[in-house]
Amino acid sequence: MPPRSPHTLLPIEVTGMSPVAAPGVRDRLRIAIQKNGRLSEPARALLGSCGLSWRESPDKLFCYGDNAPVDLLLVRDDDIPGLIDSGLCDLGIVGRNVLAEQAAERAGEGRGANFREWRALGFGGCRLSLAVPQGWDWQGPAQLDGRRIATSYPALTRAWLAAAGVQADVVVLSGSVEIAPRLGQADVVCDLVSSGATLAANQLVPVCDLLQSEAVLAGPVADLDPTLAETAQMLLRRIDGVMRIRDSKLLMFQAPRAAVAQVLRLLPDAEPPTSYPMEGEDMLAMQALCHGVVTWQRLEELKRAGARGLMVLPVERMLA
Ligand code: PRT
Ligand code: ZN
Repeated sequence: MPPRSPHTLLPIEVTGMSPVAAPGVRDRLRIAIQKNGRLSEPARALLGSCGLSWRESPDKLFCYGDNAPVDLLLVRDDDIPGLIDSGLCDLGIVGRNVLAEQAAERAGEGRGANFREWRALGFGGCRLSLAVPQGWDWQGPAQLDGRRIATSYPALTRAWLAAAGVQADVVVLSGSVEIAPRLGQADVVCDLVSSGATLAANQLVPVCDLLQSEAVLAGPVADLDPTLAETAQMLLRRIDGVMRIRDSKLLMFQAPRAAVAQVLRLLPDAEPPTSYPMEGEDMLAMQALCHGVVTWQRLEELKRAGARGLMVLPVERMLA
């Protein structure tokens, strides 16, 4: 894809914090994140673990990156795909559900979307599920023919109904979807579910998942302008490093050469280990990045297999 042309600056009031750029050209990467909501704190925490820090504008809508050319725009999550689409922001952190809904909406109107998922980020997990009143004997989508489905995700719901060849009425609600069947507004719902407690409290049962969602890093379909692309690549490398070591530990130990195969069989979640021969002994000093929990029980099994001097260390940063 050809690089996108440089973007013009947004007319944002950030007294004393305006990004320095040639007139009409932006050279600082701009990332849209949710201002208030489930994804705002984890998104900031992720970017913070990538070593970025910001000064917030007095109106708390813009954060100026003070140690890298990466600024944040704090917005409603629903605005994020459109901001990327228009080039006003380069990247965004948003639920896959929002991205997929807006892509489906554009597809339904015969328009393409200039945004796509760049990375899954491993937080904000939920699913878009069809839920029916308790007591329904769910047989499959055909049962929805002529029924009313309440949802805040009309484009995804309509696309799913069309794929299933079902004719149903989609009742679009912006919130409190779960209550719609009890109010007589709809027969079933299609909504986000995480623990399932809200559905249960409204006597509804999930019967079918339309989408598995989590927070994602979204970016344009086309390539970024080269200066911005370089900063985006730096950020991606750091995000990949953070994701790779999340919940990981470095395991260090020594093992006789003859026992190494047996020891490694006990580390199926480890990356290929590094090993060094120990001087004067038929032993290897080894270290392996383990992605699962390294319990005492596991250490004892490793010891029985021949490992010794076992140490479990936290991993702070990783750059592949
Ligand atoms: O103000 P703004 O528009 O930015 O925020 P919002 O109110 O639209 O979004 P917000 O903050 O509620 O959610 C942001 C994103 O978090 C969503 O787009 C999802 O990607 C993700 N997420 C993860 C969830 C949930 N889990 C979730 N459980 N979003 C909403 N819910 C709601 C769901 O709609 C239902 O009402 O929680 C209820 C169900 O929860 P359980 O645990 O009872 O199943
Ligand atoms: Zn929203």
